[in-house]
Amino acid sequence: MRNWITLLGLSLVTLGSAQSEWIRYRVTAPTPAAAQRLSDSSLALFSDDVVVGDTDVIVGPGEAWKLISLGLPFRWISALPDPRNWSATHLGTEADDYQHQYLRYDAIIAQYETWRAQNPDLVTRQAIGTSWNGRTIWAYRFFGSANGNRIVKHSVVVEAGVHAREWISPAVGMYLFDKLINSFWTRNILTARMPAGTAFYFIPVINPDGYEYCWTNDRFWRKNRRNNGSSFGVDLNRNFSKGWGGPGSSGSSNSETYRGPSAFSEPETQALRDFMDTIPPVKAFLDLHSYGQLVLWAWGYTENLAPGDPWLRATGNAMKQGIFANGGKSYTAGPCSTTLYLASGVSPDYAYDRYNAAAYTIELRDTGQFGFVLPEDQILPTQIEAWGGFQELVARMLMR
Ligand code: 0X9
Ligand code: ZN
Repeated sequence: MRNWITLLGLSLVTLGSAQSEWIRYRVTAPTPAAAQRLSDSSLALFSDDVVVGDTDVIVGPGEAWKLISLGLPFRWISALPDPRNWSATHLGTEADDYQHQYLRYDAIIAQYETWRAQNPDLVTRQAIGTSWNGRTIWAYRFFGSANGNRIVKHSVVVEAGVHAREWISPAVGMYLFDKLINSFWTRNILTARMPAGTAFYFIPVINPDGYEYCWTNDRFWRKNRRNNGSSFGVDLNRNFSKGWGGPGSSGSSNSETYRGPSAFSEPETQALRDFMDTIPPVKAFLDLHSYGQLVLWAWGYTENLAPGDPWLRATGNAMKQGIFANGGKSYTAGPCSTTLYLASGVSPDYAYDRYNAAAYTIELRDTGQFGFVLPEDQILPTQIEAWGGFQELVARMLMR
């Protein structure tokens, strides 16, 4: 016992003092209890989430004790770029180059504003809420009233930027919005498949505080920026009401998957909830995340098959094919809980339950080489493949 403690102390000192870098470690949790311990720790995750087996974590300077105090085996995988003060080396203001650069929140909204100014008959916007730190959360609407039909019959909602560090998500949202406008003007074959009377509502970034915090303080931030007292942040994708509090969410405020004090406790999730209740029936709902290259549908909160699974599956597979057919990568399609992991209180479960919407999560590139810090030369290819998947969703959503 004594030896063991000495060893632990020694490795603590070694790790603690030698580490001036950011490191990706692989932690092995042999049991569900061990996985829960890891899940409740405040270590940032490199992997999608904690599983029984191997999970990659991000360990910064001075954080080695968190890793060691888990008492689980771990090994070094790779060094990571310093996540602090990302904005010192990355500008993020080139509003016209969203296909090759990640943009700051203001630059993202500026780009949507440019589209709105150029297409006053097609694009409108609405403030749907205010984040903890006082940022306006916007929704942009695209509605192509091409055939003189000015009546919106149903809605497609695209939600981006839920998880702060998943920067490819807002970038893909922008591309889909741009493509919708473009295909309207060119009246190409794609718009022909678009059901008339469909309005598209895009939330450019639902979690602007977290997103900006990534630029200024911590590139690997995931949650919003609620002040929990001894820690910050609620995982917005555990804060929706369907299945809230269930497996794959944590009640510990410092956890990466902290579900919040109650369902819809956050201004960001409230904004989306209230907004969706005011628009015409939500027929399709797409939540953009990274990474993993997955097309996911209900349920997240239980491993039971959702009612209507055959249709969800057929459409999920069509989306996967559409992604691949548009020159893209191979994605895996399946229900969230059994394909990725159990996750309770996620927005697609809510949209499926409340509106019977064709609700999907796409986990964009990659499969783990770069993870959340997807290189900028992969922005455009990821956007293009996502457009292939999105068209399938839109084409199929009314055929149920
Ligand atoms: O854990 C999450 O919230 C999502 N993964 S991520 O790595 N981007 O954090 C997955 C949620 C998917 N849930 C459903 N589609 N039900
Ligand atoms: Zn995510």
